[in-house]
Amino acid sequence: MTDLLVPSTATLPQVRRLVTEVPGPRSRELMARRAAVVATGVSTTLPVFVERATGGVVVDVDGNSLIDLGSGIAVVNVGNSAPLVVEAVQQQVAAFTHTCFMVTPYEGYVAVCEELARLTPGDHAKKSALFNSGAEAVENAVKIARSATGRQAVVVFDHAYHGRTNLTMALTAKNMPYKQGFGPFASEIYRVPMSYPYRDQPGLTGTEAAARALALVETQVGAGNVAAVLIEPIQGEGGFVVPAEGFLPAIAQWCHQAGAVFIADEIQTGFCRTGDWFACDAEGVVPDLVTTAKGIAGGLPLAAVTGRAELMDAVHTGGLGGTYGGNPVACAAALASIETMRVQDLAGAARRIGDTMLPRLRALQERTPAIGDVRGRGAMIAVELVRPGTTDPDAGLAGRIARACHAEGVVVLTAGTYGNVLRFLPPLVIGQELLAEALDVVEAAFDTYAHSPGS
Ligand code: PLZ
Repeated sequence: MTDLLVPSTATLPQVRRLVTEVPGPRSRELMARRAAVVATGVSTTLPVFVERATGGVVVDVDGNSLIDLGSGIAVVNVGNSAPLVVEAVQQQVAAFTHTCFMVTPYEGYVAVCEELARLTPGDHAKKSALFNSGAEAVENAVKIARSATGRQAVVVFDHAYHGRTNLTMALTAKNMPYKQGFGPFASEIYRVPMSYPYRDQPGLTGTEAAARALALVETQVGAGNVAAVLIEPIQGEGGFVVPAEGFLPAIAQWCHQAGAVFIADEIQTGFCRTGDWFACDAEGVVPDLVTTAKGIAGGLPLAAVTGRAELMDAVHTGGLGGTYGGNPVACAAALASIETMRVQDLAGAARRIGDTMLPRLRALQERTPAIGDVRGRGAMIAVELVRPGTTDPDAGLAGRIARACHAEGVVVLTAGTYGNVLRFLPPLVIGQELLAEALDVVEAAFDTYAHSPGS
């Protein structure tokens, strides 16, 4: 069967190597074709077209080998085309591609739900339903919470990101680019302040930040009206905001007392990214429902809602589903990804990545007044850029640093409500040398751009 495939990516040399300028001529040609037929609304971080990718590198159509510090936005935690994933997908795609689980079921879907019951926080009885995208999982978590509680209000946080569909746009905080012109938005969504240690008043504890948010819920919404509190345990698109210790447990505890469903959106943080299977694990927080996607299936589209069996089963038969949800090929990929994470201890690998990155970035912060904050956990690390001596966001500098890294062959992403956060999401299988080289490039970019006048 292997003879029929394009050359194996498993052998791609794990090096940064630029053979043209970035983007090269073939990528520029493809960008021109793209411009003619792809809607402008779909953006591009790096105008580089990919030919192959594995481990910690992405090779473009001009033959440039780039170091990947983005993982396709926290998706290929196991690396691109991870060997077990490739094998499982090939076998499944040759057996059958789709029947629709709601029509004639298959084992892979059930096996993924069994893994989710084992791996997600808490040892209570759990059930899952599978979907295609993160946004779809979040929408369904809200449907389940409303159905189970008979209530409607959903509480979300400043800087939150939950998707681009109509309900999830309403749940997402940031207007540009996600919401501008796309209203009207769904109702019964209430936004409260997040714990954001860098921007909160100094010394505000996690429990105090939780009390600040919950006081608003009690006075403006009414505890008895809250179907769910929905939160990313570490915010992703919002700028890798790590809440102060004690914040998440206090929110979870309040939900428990108020009879509201505590939903953790672990779509970006899940599957070993932060050094545990899930980010909630760090403080022993047990959500009632967890949404997952991205890292679950090594690059194939799959998402899930997992939670307390009695909540999940509150929905009438036929109330949840979708044509492709839990597609057999995506399920095979998920089982192989999870196996890879387990066998290769990718949670441990994520912790080692954090242990490498944080000290170097903190040392860089010492000599770079424009770096206001360095934060994150495991392999989910960010630096927040500001005007020296203030906390005023500097999105322009974040963009210049990102572009300088791209030009030198390192894929980095930006994030944040103010667009001033540079974020790093390396595949968890990245080699230490490659990671160190990527950090050399990042540091050099700062030394060039963060100290020059006018930056
Ligand atoms: N919840 C926490 O991070 C997706 C968005 C990229 P989908 N984040 C990447 C973009 O600009 O569209 C995300 C997330 C969290 C939900 C989602 C939505 O997941 O699979 O993109 O729908």
